[in-house]
Amino acid sequence: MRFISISFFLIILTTQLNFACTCIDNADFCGSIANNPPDLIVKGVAIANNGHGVKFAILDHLIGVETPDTINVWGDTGILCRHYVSASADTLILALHYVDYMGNTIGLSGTVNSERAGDFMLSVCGTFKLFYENGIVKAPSGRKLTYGSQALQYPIFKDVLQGPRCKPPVVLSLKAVLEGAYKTTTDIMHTNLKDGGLLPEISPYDQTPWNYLSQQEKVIDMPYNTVDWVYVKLLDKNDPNIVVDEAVGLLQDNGLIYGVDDKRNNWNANYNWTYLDDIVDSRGLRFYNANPNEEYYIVLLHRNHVGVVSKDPVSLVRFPQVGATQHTDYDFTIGLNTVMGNNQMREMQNGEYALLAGDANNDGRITIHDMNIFYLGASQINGYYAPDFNLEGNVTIHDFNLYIKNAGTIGASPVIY
Ligand SMILES: [Ca+2]
Ligand SMILES: [Ca+2]
Repeated sequence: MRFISISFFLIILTTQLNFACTCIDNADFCGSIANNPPDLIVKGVAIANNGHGVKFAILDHLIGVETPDTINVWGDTGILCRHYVSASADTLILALHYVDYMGNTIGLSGTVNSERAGDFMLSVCGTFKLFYENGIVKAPSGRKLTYGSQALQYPIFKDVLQGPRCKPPVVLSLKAVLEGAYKTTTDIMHTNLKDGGLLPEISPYDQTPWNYLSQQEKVIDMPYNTVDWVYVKLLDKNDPNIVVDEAVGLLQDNGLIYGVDDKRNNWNANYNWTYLDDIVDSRGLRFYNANPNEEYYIVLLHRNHVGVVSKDPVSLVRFPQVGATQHTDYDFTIGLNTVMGNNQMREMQNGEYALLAGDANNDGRITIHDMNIFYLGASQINGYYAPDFNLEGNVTIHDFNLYIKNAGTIGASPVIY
């Protein structure tokens, strides 16, 4: 009888094991999180054992819901489809799912009924556990991170994580000057909107005519030298009517355009994000739909200046897997020959070329419609106004003078709305 009981138990065990561990086992981290999107990706240390789980102290929050600094991560009890976990000195990067409480009912070795709402578990159906050491992220033996890579520098890993299926972005560093903000006394742009607390936290380009597909990028702590938001599009080189990718950025007083982390993490339509802190990227704008080493027209738009388009398609360099972060530079300030069309910019006192101010209705032309918007808005103060062409927060005669200087300008066809 004893022999029969044991056999019976083993049959049940085997059945449950098969049921629990029917899963797709991706050998790479990016494939794993694409197939089975985690609720949380964190860097940290398993500081103490806790039954069949660990207390996990979070050092960095990469993606997902907000949590306390220390969370419960539950592992296997001997029969579940989870990793075994135990405390160690290793710094780990874990892609975690909300706990399914299975360890409470099949708690063969653990603390029974201890898995609670808000706890997490570590799936074994793929690569959900990575190692971090001296700034490098590594996959465990026999596993991969992404694109055949066994190791990535941590900042690059974080970038790669943003793209669909960890597709690495191309990074574009643009330089441009806005005529309206240029100051002859300093030979750089002023930052009056930022200084006056008048810049919106969210870009203005998610409305007509731009209709930027906002990812709700939100910047609460603007870099101190920010002039204004700008909007950049990449166009297909064979058909400029096709917008391949787009991003919003922050123009700095020296002309460099910083990228904003756009939280483009929606692995599936039902994914609910809690936004983490803003990340402003001084390297430039990140694009996830554009492909490295392919050419695109670059379009730079500003809410009340006439936008510009690169004269030719520009090749965007490949984002390296390991090593220094690389980006493509494109400098609109160096001359009229950087842009499509004639007389699309004006030379400033310091020899740099600037986008032309005065397009209040953003149609790519400076016409009487812009003047009408100026008159309707005249005398407004301390705000973020379309006819505030010199970007100091008020609508005055100085703005009108900029309009008059540029009236009649018509932008290149990709900036005409
Ligand atoms: Ca206009
Ligand atoms: Ca003004």
